[in-house]
Amino acid sequence: MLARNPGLANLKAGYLFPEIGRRRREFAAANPQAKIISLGIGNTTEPLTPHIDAGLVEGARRLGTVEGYSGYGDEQGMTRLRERIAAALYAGKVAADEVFVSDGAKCDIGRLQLLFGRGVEVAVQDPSYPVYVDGSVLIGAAGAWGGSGYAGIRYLPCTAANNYFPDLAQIPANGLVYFCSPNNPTGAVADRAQLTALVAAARAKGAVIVYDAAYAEYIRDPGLPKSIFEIPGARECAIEVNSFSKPVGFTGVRLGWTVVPKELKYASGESVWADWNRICTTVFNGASNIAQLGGIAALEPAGLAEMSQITDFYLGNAALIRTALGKLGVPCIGGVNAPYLWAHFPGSTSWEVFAQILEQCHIVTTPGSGFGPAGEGFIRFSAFGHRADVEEACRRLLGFQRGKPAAAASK
Ligand code: PL4
Repeated sequence: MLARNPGLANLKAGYLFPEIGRRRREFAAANPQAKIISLGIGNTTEPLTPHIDAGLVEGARRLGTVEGYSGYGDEQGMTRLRERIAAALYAGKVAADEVFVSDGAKCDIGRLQLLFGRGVEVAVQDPSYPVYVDGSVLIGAAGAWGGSGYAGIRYLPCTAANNYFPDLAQIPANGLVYFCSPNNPTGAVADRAQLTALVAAARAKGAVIVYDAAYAEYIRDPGLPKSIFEIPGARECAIEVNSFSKPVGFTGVRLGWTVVPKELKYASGESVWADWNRICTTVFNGASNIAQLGGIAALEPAGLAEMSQITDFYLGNAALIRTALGKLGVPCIGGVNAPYLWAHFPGSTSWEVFAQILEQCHIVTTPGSGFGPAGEGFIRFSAFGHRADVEEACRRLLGFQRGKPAAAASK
């Protein structure tokens, strides 16, 4: 019989977000009267805005005409979209042919592992978006779950003690470092000095940074960098993944991109850009042509204005949640320049607090321990939701009693 990929056997359990969905369904089935509100999965809720929606509609309409029809396109994406991303979001700091359009950041994070294979040592911020670690386990760059982490993953704790910025001395030599800012799940945003230190450390160690900027459009402080390529020297040591999901609500439409600079080289001196081009043309068939026309509309002046409105709206939700947690006396960070809040509930496990909040307030959250060992005792609140739901959730949170046992707290 065919042997199973050992990476699959090494994965601890189900992926975090389906597990949350499972527990929500279980609670709903047992409590059919409960009006459950989700502040859990970071999933956009607001309708597409008019100019961007019109771009998608026009893209679909054109496909129904002889002149406008198109089939397969370039795997790397439409030239017009690549040029617009380079100009509108990177102010020319990257070239259009260094932008590879994709069906989303998560998909590219998975495919990027093909560049480095199983022999690479991987470091992640702890806590971090689970795909970095789970993807590394799948490809064999990390081994089995060992109780508090996966073998071969270097967890870089990001806690209040280090102001949620990792100890850069721990970056593995010639390794891969995943770094996310604004951060999922903590909402912490690295400043220019911190990213300058990160780039310097990566270069000194011969490491490559995979910089996840999926929430960059939530940055309102003009002094904070939105891209790693704002930092001198990053072109020699970094790849950036990004997405239209959270800035314009394309979570279901599916559109993202990855920037691979031409200066980035392997130890052998060969070009990472050339290999990424090879991978994209081999195992990816390009993003939807309709989605790409929506992306082009999003980067026109009217689309960019709508992007600001959408992200302002979710940041408004974040401010409400932050105020509610403050009134409740729960210490938290994030929610400013980021759509996530990271709340500390010392003395309880994350899954216990998750169950207590679900049972008492009928609110779904995300347990911090799902993002890594340093997330234990924390809860992530997502600011993605309809305003009325977020307001109602905040009212309910004010009545939350910490430590009150919840029958559903199984872990
Ligand atoms: C639920 C740091 C959310 N089913 O939509 P994409 O693929 O362009 O971007 C995914 C992504 C990439 N990078 C970061 C992210 O936080 C996300 C989305 N994360 C969350 O709640 O943490 C959605 C998760 C989705 C999943 O399984 O990833």
